[in-house]
Amino acid sequence: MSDCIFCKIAAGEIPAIKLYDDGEVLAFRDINPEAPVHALIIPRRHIATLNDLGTADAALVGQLYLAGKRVATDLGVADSGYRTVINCNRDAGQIVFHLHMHLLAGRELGWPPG
Ligand code: DGP
Repeated sequence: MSDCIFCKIAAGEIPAIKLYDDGEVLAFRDINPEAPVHALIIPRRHIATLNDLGTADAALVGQLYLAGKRVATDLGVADSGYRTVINCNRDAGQIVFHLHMHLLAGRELGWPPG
């Protein structure tokens, strides 16, 4: 999508600190980190929200989580712990409508989230 900020990051048109890229799934640092480690893991293909996933996307969802595990390991937080979150639509606070998984780590994370 031409006006999607994460599509532009995936295309290299907007800079980002990249952490992982396997051609289908990309991870980069969040521009506004809420924890010492805050990465975003996205599919390269534009999918607006979790609601827009279909059964054909099951493998892609698995790839998002495997990429998250890889990023957590690479950044040294796999053992100390991390949280993955996908916000869907308004009440969850989704502001970028390109599916993305947050990976937060590096401090004790409160529960339940606000
Ligand atoms: P959400 O509220 O789940 O839609 O989270 C969107 C996240 O995207 C938010 O934590 C800030 C991040 N973000 C927004 N614009 C940019 C950007 O241009 N670059 C990077 N790296 N992150 C961005």
